[in-house]
Amino acid sequence: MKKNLLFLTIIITMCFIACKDKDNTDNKDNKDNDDNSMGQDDFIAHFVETPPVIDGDGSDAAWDNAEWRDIKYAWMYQSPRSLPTGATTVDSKGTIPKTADFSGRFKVVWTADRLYILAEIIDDIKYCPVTNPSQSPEKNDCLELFIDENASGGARTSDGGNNFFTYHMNFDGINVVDYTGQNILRNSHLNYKINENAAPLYIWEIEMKVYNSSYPLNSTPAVDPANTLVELTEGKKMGFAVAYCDNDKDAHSNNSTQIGDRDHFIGSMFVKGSTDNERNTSYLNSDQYAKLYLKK
Ligand SMILES: [Ca+2]
Ligand SMILES: [Ca+2]
Ligand SMILES: [Ca+2]
Ligand SMILES: [Ca+2]
Repeated sequence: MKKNLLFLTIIITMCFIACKDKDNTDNKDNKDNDDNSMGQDDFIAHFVETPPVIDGDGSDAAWDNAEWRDIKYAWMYQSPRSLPTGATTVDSKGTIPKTADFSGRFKVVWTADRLYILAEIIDDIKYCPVTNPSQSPEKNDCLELFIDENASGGARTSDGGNNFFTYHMNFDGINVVDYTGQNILRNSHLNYKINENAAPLYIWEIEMKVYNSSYPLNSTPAVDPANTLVELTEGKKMGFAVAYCDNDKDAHSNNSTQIGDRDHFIGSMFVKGSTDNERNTSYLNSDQYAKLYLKK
């Protein structure tokens, strides 16, 4: 009987210690999530030992524990453009519902020398009228990635010359245009594959080199200039955003002037402004980019 009592006491003590540890873990996680510096669209990306294979198939183990983030904020939608069909209004938080016309989400992981992004985009009509890869990439259906490596904020040429990058990824899976005031091809910065097997669901799997603001503003040297590639480390904070330019030809509008121009522009963070021009500033200024925190 005494033996049983002792055994029971040991079990209860072990349970107590285990629960206490769990409490500490929960508290730690809550503390991370409660961090006052985290805005509503800021998020944490976790390190992976083995990077995903860039093949447009998101079944890699690397993606398993990464959190999906919605692309749900209407950045441009006013006349003559429109909201996605089925999203008649933008709510008080600046968001639109997921519709067959457009919905999107993404996740991010990292290694010491690359960021990896997986995006799932539903777009009812694929339309890419601009065939010259260096001309007006935003008129095509295209995924855009914005990155301000040191989260400095500010205008494009602030922070030492080249404050951030605005990558427009063409549907051809090759051409990446960074708009600096000119359309600059940056194909060596990203490696990506688009899986169209389940269209209108498009899976974009992307590998990104991260450069600092000393990278040349208006050229893309064949060899990476010295001291421009950034090593990614635990605790690093970056400015980051994902957006999608959705052109559906004139399928969702009676206004023929819309042909050749995007119908909607939807982004991953709330942006201030009451007009399209006021909200569409991420290509000019990185002040409103969400913060991406790297964590191991
Ligand atoms: Ca893959
Ligand atoms: Ca669409
Ligand atoms: Ca910067
Ligand atoms: Ca489209």
